[in-house]
Amino acid sequence: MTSIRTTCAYCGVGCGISATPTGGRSVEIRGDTAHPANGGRLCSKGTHLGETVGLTGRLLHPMIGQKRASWDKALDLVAKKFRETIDRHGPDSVAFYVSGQLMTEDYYVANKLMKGFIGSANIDTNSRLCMSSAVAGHNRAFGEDVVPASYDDLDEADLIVLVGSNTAWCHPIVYQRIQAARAARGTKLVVIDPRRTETCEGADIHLPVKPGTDVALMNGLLAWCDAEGITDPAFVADHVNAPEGFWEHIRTGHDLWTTAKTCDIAPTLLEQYYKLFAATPRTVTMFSQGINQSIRGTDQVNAIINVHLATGRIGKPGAAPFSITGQPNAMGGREVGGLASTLAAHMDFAPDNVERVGRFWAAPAMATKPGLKAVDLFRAIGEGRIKALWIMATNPAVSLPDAGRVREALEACPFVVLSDIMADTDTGVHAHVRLPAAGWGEKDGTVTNSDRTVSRQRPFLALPGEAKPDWWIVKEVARRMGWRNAFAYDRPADIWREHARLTAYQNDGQRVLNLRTQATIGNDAYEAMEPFRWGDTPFADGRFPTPDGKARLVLTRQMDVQAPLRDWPMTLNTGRYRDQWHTMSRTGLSPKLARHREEPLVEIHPQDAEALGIADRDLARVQTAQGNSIFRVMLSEGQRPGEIFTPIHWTDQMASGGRTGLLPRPLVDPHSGQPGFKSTPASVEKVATEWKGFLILRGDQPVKLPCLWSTRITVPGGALYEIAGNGDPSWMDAFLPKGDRVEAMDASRGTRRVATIGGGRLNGVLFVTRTGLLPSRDWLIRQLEAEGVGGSVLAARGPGSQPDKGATICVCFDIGLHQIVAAIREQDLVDVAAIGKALGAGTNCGSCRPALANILAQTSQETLHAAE
Ligand SMILES: Nc1nc2c(c(=O)[nH]1)N[C@H]1C(S)=C(S)[C@@H](COP(=O)(O)OP(=O)(O)OC[C@H]3O[C@@H](n4cnc5c(=O)[nH]c(N)nc54)[C@H](O)[C@@H]3O)O[C@H]1N2
Ligand SMILES: Nc1nc2c(c(=O)[nH]1)N[C@H]1C(S)=C(S)[C@@H](COP(=O)(O)OP(=O)(O)OC[C@H]3O[C@@H](n4cnc5c(=O)[nH]c(N)nc54)[C@H](O)[C@@H]3O)O[C@H]1N2
Ligand code: SF4
Ligand SMILES: [Mo]
Repeated sequence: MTSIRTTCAYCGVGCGISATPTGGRSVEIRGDTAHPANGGRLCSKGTHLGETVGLTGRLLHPMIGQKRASWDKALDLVAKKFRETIDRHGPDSVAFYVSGQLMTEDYYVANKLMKGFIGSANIDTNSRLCMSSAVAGHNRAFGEDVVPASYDDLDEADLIVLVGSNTAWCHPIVYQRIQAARAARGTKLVVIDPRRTETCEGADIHLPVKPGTDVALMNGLLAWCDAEGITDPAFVADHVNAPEGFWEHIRTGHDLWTTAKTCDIAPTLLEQYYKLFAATPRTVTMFSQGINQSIRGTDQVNAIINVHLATGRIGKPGAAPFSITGQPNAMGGREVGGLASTLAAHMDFAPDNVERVGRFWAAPAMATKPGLKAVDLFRAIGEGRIKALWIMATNPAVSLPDAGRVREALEACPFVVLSDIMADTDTGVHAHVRLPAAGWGEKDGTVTNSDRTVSRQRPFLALPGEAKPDWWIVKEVARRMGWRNAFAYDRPADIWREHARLTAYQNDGQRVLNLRTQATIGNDAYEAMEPFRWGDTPFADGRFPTPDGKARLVLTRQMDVQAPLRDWPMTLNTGRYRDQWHTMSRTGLSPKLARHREEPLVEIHPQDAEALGIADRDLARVQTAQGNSIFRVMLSEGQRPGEIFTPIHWTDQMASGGRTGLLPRPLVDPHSGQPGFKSTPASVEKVATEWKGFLILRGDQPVKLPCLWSTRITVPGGALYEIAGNGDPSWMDAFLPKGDRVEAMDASRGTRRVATIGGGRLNGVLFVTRTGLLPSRDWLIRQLEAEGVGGSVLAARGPGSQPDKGATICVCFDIGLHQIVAAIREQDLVDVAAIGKALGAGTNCGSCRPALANILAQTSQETLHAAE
């Protein structure tokens, strides 16, 4: 079988993949050894992509309401409704809400249609929730949204500072690269994050800052550098402008002690970081959502960039501020100008840009001003100002802040179109028309990763059902709205060339983004395109794309951080898990990935939990002014007291609770419009249930269990539901499939075990108990694939079967916590490599290596205590 070189579906690291189709919908996934982003390595999510390309849950046909429709009918309807709405209410009465998971070509066509032909800039994207503070910060400092760093800088740096980034989980291959640099050349690593994440496992210093105080931290650093004389006055004089009063501001109130107090960190710890930074010219400061997703995000970005500009640590090998992007094509979206606040090809809405782009597109109706940003856009939908909405490749009913209001807005909107690959999503429930898009492995185009490397995504699977690529869907609607010639694309390469031409159009160096050499690329060359990075080493010559060629320091002030409120004494922080991607529409299909975190957890410091009367594994309700949802409790010393953390991944499709999106405030940064997802006043209370249990069902048809707590994960051959509730649980039996029924009871503990079996195969099994313990699920799950199953299945373990292996740590080799602890103790294992040798854990994708380091540290500490 021949393999196809493509790019990973998930994060902004942009790893190259070599995919070998092995018949039907199956594929073998390997890292592409020739790709500059990963050199053959893949993390757990990339490694298990093969488990997500089946047809389970796919949207295979256009749907109008609940009825299947032909493409012609669906496209005609979308074009007609948009046309009618625009004719009646004007171009600003319609909107697109798109995604950093579209290809650059898809994005380009959608942006062109809205901004050049419909005549509105009401196209915003989920990148607003993700990167817009970085975009605004780059524009303020450099005059253009250019990321002035590459992964090579990580190999050449002597110090890497990770600010607000859980790199070990969210950009694992970059994290492995950092660890490799540490091993090879002793690169130092500092992590700045209120939580002690697994990213801190391999760090020299962890600064557990008080959330929202990064401006103070960075201004304090700049004041330190200034006082120590390690700023670069010559570079600043030649290449940087400072606003009036900038240095006076930095020199007032930013001493070590004041800063340490504001950030709530020990002054000696802070001093260590400042000294290390001062002593290390080759420093990369990498930042992500702990910086961007804040109501002061843009200032936080600029406070970081200020330090690098003032010390001349930019445009040189191993020295740069580095905004690491989230989605596979967050950067491509920025390049085509897919945000409501940008126009196209790194141009804004300045009149000469509007005129230039209008001429290039031969546009009949150019948008002349920015459109509504995501949070305002959905507010406008809720207020009835926007009457037709087209959503592509994003799930706003889950991922926008105050998602309860977003759902109401969608429900009230007269016409909602959704292009998605999945049939059932929380957003899809509100759509009038659903259009089946091509998914990863089927779609064809380019993406740009965090370090400006453009790579091809190539198809290796046939389009299933009637699915179509996103660019095709958009251009078909555009043509039906009357713009046949302007949208006469036959293939992604046609669009790529046009995009490249626009970046080069009347660009004599004013814009760093210039893909001139791509503008005439032939179809075959596009097909064979090797990954390439645009922009060389930006700013190496000290010139910046501003009118006077100089970069700009930005005066940033630390705002007061809200003190705990009486009704909302806790602060809610939200983010990601290692093995899930966003709203789980794809990673949720993988049995391997499901095992790392099987339920949505609220992480809480033991001190807080004790005060609230909450124990580990209890259920608890997290409440904010916006809404509430129930989570499973995980006690964590890594949380700062008073702060809790919940994951963003769970939806109505997967669980009754864990709905983080309902909780954050819809407050945004004033410059970028990015929501402050990382910090919402909240309260937590225990939720008691009378019984708990689990249900294992054969097959891939999800069921909705109407009990207080239910969560579903995919397992080989079926699904596992964790459940809990009040009252009589016997009605749960109704969810067991048909078959011969076996049942066992233990009245004293209120335990019931029921299984249904057909032809020696387990169809389903239910365990519930009021006061007893529940067995490990592993053996029972394996029985879904076993033959000759009988009544003894209710014992929940086979003859001589292994003891419970505990929570899965290594998903590649299915190794659990208990197995690892036992091996460390029994075989005196002293490092991660030794665990790998003994058990295999951590030797494939390597994503669990930080976790192994953590288990090692904890186990040796416990062993030490036991010996004392
Ligand atoms: N496994 C996995 N990987 C992913 C994704 C995924 O869904 N799953 N999504 C991708 C996407 S789109 C994105 S945007 C990235 C996000 O990647 P990251 O930004 O690394 O991920 P998050 O978990 O959102 O948040 C990062 C950290 O910011 C910290 N933080 C919170 N408040 C503050 C603060 O005030 N100051 C500082 N310094 N830190 C703070 C949080 O505690 C958290 O650990 O991940 C990408 N990679
Ligand atoms: N509280 C809180 N909320 C957050 C965040 C946070 O940290 N905290 N992070 C925010 C960030 S950074 C991000 S990026 C967002 C992500 O949030 P979303 O973008 O809403 O999440 P996804 O699950 O990635 O949604 C992608 C959708 O597109 C579909 N899809 C996949 N591939 C394709 C395709 O090729 N074409 C089409 N048409 N559809 C496709 C998927 O099935 C899925 O329904 O969440 C944001 N929300
Ligand atoms: S780090 Fe993992 S998720 Fe991100 S691109 Fe690479 S393999 Fe994919
Ligand atoms: Mo993101």
